[in-house]
Amino acid sequence: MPRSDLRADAIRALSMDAVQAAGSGHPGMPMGMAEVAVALWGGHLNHNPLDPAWPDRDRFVLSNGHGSMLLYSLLHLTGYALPIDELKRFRQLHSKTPGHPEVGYAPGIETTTGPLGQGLANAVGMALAERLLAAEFNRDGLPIVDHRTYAFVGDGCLMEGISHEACSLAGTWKLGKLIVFYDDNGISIDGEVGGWFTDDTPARFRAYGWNVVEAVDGHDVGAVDAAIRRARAQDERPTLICCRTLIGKGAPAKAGSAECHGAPLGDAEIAAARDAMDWPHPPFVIPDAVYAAFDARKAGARKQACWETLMAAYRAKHPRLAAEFDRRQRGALPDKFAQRAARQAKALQAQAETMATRQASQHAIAFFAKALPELVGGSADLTGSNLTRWPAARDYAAGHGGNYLHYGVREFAMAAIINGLQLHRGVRAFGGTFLMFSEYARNALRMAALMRVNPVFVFTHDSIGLGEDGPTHQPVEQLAALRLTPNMDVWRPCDTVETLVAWQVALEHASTPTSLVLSRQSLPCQARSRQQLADIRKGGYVLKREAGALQAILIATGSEVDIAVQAWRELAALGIHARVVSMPSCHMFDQQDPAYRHAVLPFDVPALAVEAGVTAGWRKYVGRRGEVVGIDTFGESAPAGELYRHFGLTAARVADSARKLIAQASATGRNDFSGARSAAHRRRAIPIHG
Ligand SMILES: Cc1ncc(C[n+]2csc(CCOP(=O)(O)OP(=O)(O)O)c2C)c(N)n1
Ligand SMILES: [Mg+2]
Repeated sequence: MPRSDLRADAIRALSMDAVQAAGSGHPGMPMGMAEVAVALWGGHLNHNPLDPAWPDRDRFVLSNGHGSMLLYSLLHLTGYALPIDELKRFRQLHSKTPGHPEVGYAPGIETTTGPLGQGLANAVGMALAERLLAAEFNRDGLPIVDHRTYAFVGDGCLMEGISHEACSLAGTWKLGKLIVFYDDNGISIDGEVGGWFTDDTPARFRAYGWNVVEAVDGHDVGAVDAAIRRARAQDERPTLICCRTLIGKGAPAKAGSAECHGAPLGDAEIAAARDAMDWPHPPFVIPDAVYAAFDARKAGARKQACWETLMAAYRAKHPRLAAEFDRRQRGALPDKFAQRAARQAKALQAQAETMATRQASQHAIAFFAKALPELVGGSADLTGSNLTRWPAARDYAAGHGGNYLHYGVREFAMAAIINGLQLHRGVRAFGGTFLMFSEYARNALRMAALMRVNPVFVFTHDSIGLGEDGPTHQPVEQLAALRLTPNMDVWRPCDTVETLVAWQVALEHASTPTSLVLSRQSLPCQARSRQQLADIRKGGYVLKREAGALQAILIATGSEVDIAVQAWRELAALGIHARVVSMPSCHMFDQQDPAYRHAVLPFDVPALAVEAGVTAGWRKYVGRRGEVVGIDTFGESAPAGELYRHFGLTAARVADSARKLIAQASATGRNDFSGARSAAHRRRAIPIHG
């Protein structure tokens, strides 16, 4: 039997045995794509198992992430620090081999996959990052950025709409170093795909402007190798290699059927597979010769050493660029970043301009872009509305690089491509759409938070304040939904100053994505002391202080902060001592120490929150006996001012509610307020794994 078959059979054995040991998992795809994997990993993939972070390595994305055992097998066999014991502990708590590949667990995992189609979009982002960095850094004869991005996809990935969005862009962007392998096995969970997936996939991808290699025998290592060579022979167009495969190949009774997609094969079928493959070795035992054939450590170290030599020449000739390249790889901010930002915040405070926070955001981008050449912006066809483009931005053009992307009307792909840009490293990506359409991007936002990457999502037109476009465009529950996502920092600033600080904190985050939620309409600048200015970054702070013994707290965000301030004035005129807490980021506020949180929101004082969105999320700050002025229905189409009155988001209503609250509190005793709120205060930042 030729050696390549042995390697493929080793993958098959590890995969079926690990799934069997776990009692769950997906043996079909790894067994079906084993030869495709051998052709790529054995002959083409440039990587160094001893340094998974080598900047110029090829990227490999397993978009059909349910086949995780394929990737774990490859990492183990080629020499990554993933011992056999970790494969034995497949899918177990705290193993490096969770059910789907997750970034930060096993070395060599480039992105977290499982939600089908998104890995493919991440791969498009990685391939784009390579092009951007190559255009920026490569110099004559010194191509320090020169690698490919490879992705495996299944029927599921190609059925998902995001594959259309992302692959359409990859074609337009001419990402010629992106090579995708389609596991064309004709099977998905419900059975043979003829009833639900009959696209002419090669024609579809040709229509996107891709190079398509059709009808490759996915079980012939030589044929796949030849297809990869054809793909690599050009770098004008991304390539799709369509591999005909048999799901679960090697399992005599179950191969070719959906039965082996996502369940252990069972002892009898595994024994039969061992016989059929002539694989006599016990579970998790791999012959030394197979290990030797897979081992990529020596070759990988050699390739990396070549690159280091190139890099040394580059350092000598272009020391400043080399230092910049290194800084970007580290993900470090430039020197004096925080000091410059603080000066700018002070200047904006002094200017006290009235403007929409989306416009303030555009100014912030222009300000930060001067110090951060790694910023790569974009919008899903709403550039003029999101105000994501800054004066010095350069539109991306194939072959010339750039730092601004027109994603077209493709919110989901935009967010997943942004994740891919971040995962690649070297750029700092952000992209915009209306807050309403964050929903189209939603799972990619969640994946950013789960993967602990740090892009910035710019969501403008953040409430009924957008006015006449009506309820289809007026977000109500979106802010609360974003805040519910663990490790997602959501900022809803109230003026130019908070917007700048929001951008600063977003850029300072190393492992947290940020959603910036911005107004379409103009908002006045609030007055602040030096201390208040410094406290913005804590996420919540006292903006207007009580003149006597505190009777009520008004908590507000964004466009409702000024409404709260006006209500505070009305109350003050009546001799009522209230305070206004501006709470642009609950995420940051919740991470402050208890003493600070208690000083801002004392437990035993009646509290009212006002925000143009659903009320539920504010209960954790105001308690059961507190009050929330918000919107628990859909919006309406009308001029913004009229809508604010219609929905009761007015200073008069807030002041009135506060008065009632104070009256209730004195009737029932203040301590009633403490229970629910102190629980919220005790809650620490939500721990996340990894
Ligand atoms: C967005 C999303 N929807 C549904 C699923 C559940 N799911 C996992 S695999 C799969 C079928 C995928 O079919 P295919 O890609 O052809 O995989 P194969 O059975 O060939 O390995 C489904 C529906 C998922 N993981 N992600
Ligand atoms: Mg399939």
